[in-house]
Order: sequence, then C-alpha cells, then structure tokens
Amino acid sequence: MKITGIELRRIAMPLVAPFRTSFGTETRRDVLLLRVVTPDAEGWGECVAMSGPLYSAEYVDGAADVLRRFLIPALPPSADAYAVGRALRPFKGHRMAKAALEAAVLDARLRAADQSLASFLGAAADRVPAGVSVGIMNSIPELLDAVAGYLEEGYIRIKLKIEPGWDLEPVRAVRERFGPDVPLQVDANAAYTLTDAPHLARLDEFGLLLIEQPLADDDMVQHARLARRITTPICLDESIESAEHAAAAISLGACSVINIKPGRVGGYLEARRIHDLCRAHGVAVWCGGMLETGIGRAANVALAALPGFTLPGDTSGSRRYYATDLTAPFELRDGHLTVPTGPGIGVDPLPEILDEVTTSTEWITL
Ligand code: SMG
Ligand code: MG
Repeated sequence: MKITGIELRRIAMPLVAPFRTSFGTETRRDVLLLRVVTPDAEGWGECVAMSGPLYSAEYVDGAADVLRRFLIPALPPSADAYAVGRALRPFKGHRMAKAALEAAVLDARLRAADQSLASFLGAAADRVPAGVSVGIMNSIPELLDAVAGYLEEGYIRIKLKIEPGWDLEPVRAVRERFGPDVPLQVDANAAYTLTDAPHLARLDEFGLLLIEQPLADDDMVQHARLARRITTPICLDESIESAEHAAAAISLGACSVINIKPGRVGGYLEARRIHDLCRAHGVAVWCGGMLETGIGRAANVALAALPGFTLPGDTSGSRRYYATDLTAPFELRDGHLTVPTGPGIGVDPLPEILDEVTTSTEWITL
C-alpha cells in the first residue's frame, strides 16, 4: 500500500473541568493527529503526548518534530503496520510519536481491507466496562460529589489520583460514603519513594483493586521491594514502555497488574505483545487512557476488548473530558462502551468540529 502523504494536524480541545494529577493540572488538551493518505483509504492516528514532558519525557511539539524530521522520512514507500515498527526501530524512544504513526498506517490498511481494528487485534468482546479516573480535588466534599456523579452515570470502577497529602483521607472518605463494594483503585503517577512504604501500607485496609505507579518510572527494583511490604497489588504504568520491560517487571515481582497504554509502549502491536505476555503469566492488564479524543478512544476500546483485559480500564465516555468530541461521542450503556465494528478504528472525525478545533496543519508528501 503506497502512502501518498501524511498530514500533521494540531487541535486544541477544551476540557470540561481541570484534571489535576501529582505532576500538574490540565485544562486543555493539545493533541497531534496524523492522517495517512493512500490511494485506497485514509487512516487516523492520535498522538497521546501531553503539552509538557511531565507524565513522561515526550511532549507534543517534540513528537511533531521527531515525526517530521526522522520518523516519517524513514517510512518505506509501501508500508504495512509491522513494517512501520521495523523501520522506526533505529530511532531511540519517542514511543508516543511512533505509536501515532503506526496507528494511522494500520487504520488506513484496515479500512482498505474492510476489517475492524478490534477483529485484527483479536477482540473477544463487543463491549468493554467503563472506568473513570478522578483527579485531585480542592476538598473532600468536592471529590465525593464528583465520584457520586460518575457512579450515577454508571461507571463501574473508580480510580482516584493521589499524591502525598491527598491519599489516605480521600480513599477513606470514598469508602465511607460509597461502601466497600465499589471497585476502587489509586494512581500516584510516581509521586512516592520507597521510604513512604509504611505510609502506603496504610492503604491496605481499604481493599483497593491496585495502586498504580507509586514510585519513579525507573524504580523497577524498588517497586519489587514495595510489593513485599504492602498487600495492595502494585500496577505499573510509566515504568512499562515495552514487552521487555513487562517481562522484567514480572520476573522481578515488581507488579502483579499492568496498565497498557498503546502510546506509552510504541503502538497497538506492542500493546498486544504485552497483553499476550501478561496473559501467559497470569498477570492482569487493563487499558489506560491519555484523555484521548474519539479517534484514540475508539482504538483503545478495540484493544480493551482483548481477552486478557480482565480489569476495567480508564475507558470513559467522551463527555468525561469533552463537551463536544471530534467523533460521534462514546457513551456509557449500562456501564460499558460499545466496541466499534466498522473498518479500521470504526469512527471518523466530524469535519466541522475538526475544523473548529484545528490550530495548524502541515502536509508531508512521501
Ligand atoms: O484518559 O481517562 C483518561 C486519563 C486517565 O488518569 C489517567 N491517565 O497516569 O494513568 C495515568 C494518567 C495519565 C494522564 S494524566 C494527565
Ligand atoms: Mg497512571
């Protein structure tokens, strides 16, 4: 399949409310979209890098730069998604940029072949449970209101963002108000160190599904030590950038659960490899989120339908973040999102909305 050219399109999407984590507050999502054009079909990819290098080293201007200077020029003239991965391998890092390019090529290929991404990846379900990630709030009452609203909408798992000073109290308050049966987990985004182990052990009594990325990204060994000192299962997010990292984490005992984000690991193909590896080792996985628009969300929902995704993901409805999504909105039905069945990712950006939110476009001829 010959690629004629690729469009880099930057869009700015206002969030319905600020989203605060241990590393910062987002009020607007600055997204890079890729549109791969071939004679037979077009494909879309969403780059999940944030505006600044705070979640990880990548950031959206950096992703656009490496794509135009190195990654896109390295594409073979006629590429399938596997060939994209091979062609990009010499370039270190920049997994979110690589993932977006591979996703756009894969989408174009699948649309041309009239196959859905879900069926290509090996999906086993036609809907996936919806979880929601709840940011750090200014007060406990504000948090309880937010959680109440999400439970009313039908979310079947709640994740609370935590940081030192906002951990035991919010978890205790949510448990007291909503009871012990609400599936509840926390995400620290690497805000603690191993010296906090006694404090983190105080979360044990709350029956959490897991604690996500308590320690620094590169602290695999210390996560293994922490795992022996707390009973809450440890889930890694930022630490896992490849199937090799996942294998290392599993053999070290650094985690018993992995959050799979296709952007963080370099694409949907690597995400599937991690899924397969974890499944073979009996390690549960779930699909993470990076505040995706409908484009990235559609692809994540397809991935989350694979059989090893046994925990609810950060697969929320569009309106969790966006009053108006780029595509037809994802909506909860009985606490679930429906897996798209159309060719490729199965959704298209709505042209008028896309134009409204676009801040720049750039065309690269191949
Ligand atoms: O898409 O619902 C979503 C975001 C879920 O909490 C979420 N993502 O560490 O898992 C994580 C964070 C990373 C993005 S924070 C700006
Ligand atoms: Mg996380």
